[in-house]
This record gives sequence, structure tokens and C-alpha cells, in this order.
Amino acid sequence: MTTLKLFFHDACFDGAASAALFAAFYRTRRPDATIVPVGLHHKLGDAFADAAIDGDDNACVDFRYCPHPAMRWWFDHHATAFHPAELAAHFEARRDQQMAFEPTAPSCAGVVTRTLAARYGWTPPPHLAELTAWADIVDAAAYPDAATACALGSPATRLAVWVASVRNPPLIARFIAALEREPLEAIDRAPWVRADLDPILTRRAGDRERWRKLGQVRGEVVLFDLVGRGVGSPGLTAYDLFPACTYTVTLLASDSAVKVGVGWNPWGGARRHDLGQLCASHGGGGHAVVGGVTLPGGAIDAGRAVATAIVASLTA
Ligand SMILES: [Mn+2]
Repeated sequence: MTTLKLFFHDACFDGAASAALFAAFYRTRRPDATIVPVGLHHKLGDAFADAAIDGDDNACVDFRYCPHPAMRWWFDHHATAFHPAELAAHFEARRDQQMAFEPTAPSCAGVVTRTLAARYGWTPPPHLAELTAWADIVDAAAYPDAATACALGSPATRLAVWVASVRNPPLIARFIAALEREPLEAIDRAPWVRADLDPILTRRAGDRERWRKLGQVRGEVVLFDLVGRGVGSPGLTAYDLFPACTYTVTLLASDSAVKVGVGWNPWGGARRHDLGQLCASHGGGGHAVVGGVTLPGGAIDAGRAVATAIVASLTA
């Protein structure tokens, strides 16, 4: 009996898809393996600090690079995969056949599938090839317009919302096992998914009306001050509700943190700002098209000041 610990990006469709693909491949080599999925979340500092990398074999997909010698498989596509940045040299030096990094890939699922096909001759069954194609669309938000992105008209887009919303490790492990064996249509209909998915979809409809009322148009920017509003970030729905906007700025507060998020409308006007750099100037970070600033819990006035300053920069 071999135990594989399979670390993956939690609360993420691509993370779960990548885990299912790797698990399916791994079973072709070790049919007796017990595969234990372990979800990971990004955080400041060492994201693996609380992770016990103690399987007989250990793999990590759709998540940052881990230099631990017991982590024998790694696949990722995040430009920010190396924390600290010096770890990139560590990865480059090992030239490991069991690892692949493709920062231009739309999904990690694609990296897993292509790498295992090229190096190990693995051909995924049709339902897993379809899963890879959907991960490419979902993780890169490769939709023709915001309305399509938000319509949730396919099992994959509904399951992406579900996996991002349920905070339940055994349920996510069940999801990964189901992705390994069943087509997305069947999982989308399964009662154990629908038990949470149906209320989530109902709530989304209500949240959508709240975001429509809460969005404050400031030129090309829409500001969502969501402190105390009982609603989360609008995400792509903001661009469906406010298609003329170029950027969104969102202010959210939980007990542990105050967060300012900044995003560019991929179906809107040309981007003239590097949002990660803009957030970095306020102590945050991110990428060109999306960034954020995290402040301590309770720092609502400071967060509001940062959001106001960012709106001013984007409308200047
Ligand atoms: Mn991904």
C-alpha cells in the first residue's frame, strides 16, 4: 500500500481538476495507492508551514513551488509560483521530470495533462480531456463577454462557483474523486452537490441585485464599498452589471482582515495601469490585471482611504 498526499489549490476549479487528473494518472502506475487530497490556501509567508508532507509519495498541483525533498511531483502555471523568488533557481537547477512550470498556460490542468502525455505517454479518458478543456476556460475566464461568464450555463461554470464556496474538505475530496471518474454533467446533477449548489445559486441572484445597488460609478471605475453589507466580492458579475466600466475597486472587511481588491474589466476599455504595482504602492501586490491590498482586521478607515486613493489614481 502506498499513500500519495496530493496537495492542491483549494476552493478553485482548476486546483480540483488538476488534482483529479494527477490522481487518475497516478492510479495507472500505482493501482493500490491511497490518494489523500490536501487543499492549500495562499497566505503571507510559508504556505506549506502547516502542511505535513509525509505521504509515501507527495505531489502538488496548481499551487506554489515547495522545495521540500519529499515533494516529488509539482505542476503549476502561476506567475507568482516562487515564494521567495530565489526558489525559482532551486527549481531550475533540479530539471526534474516529475515537475513542470508553464506560467503562460491558461490552466494547471492543461500543464498536468500535456506534461504527463509527453513524458509518460498518458492519455486521459474522454471525460478528463473535457475537464482539461473546461479548466482552460474557467481558470482564464476565457468567455466572449461578461454575461456568458456569469450566466453559469454549463456544469463546469456552476461547479466552479460551488467549489469556491463550500468550505468543507471532505466534500472537496469527494468532488476530486468524482471528477476522476465521472463527467461534469453527472456531478452537476448529484444530490450531494446540489444540496449546497442550489442555495448558492439562489443567493447569487439576490447578491447580484445588492451589487447592482451598491456599485458607485466614478468615471471608468466602479467602487463597491461592501463593509457591513453582508455580501462578498462581485467578481466578474461586476462587469456584467456595469459593462461600461474599465476597473472595479472593492472594499471588504472580515474579522481578521480588511481587503481592497482592484480588477480590470477584460471585456471593457484598454488597461492603462498596472494594478499589481498600484496596489504595491499601498503595501499590497498582484498582477497587471488584478491586485489587492490586505490590512489588519478593524482597519476599515485605513482601507477606505486606500480604496479612495486607488480610485483617484485610476480616474486621474
Ligand atoms: Mn490555476
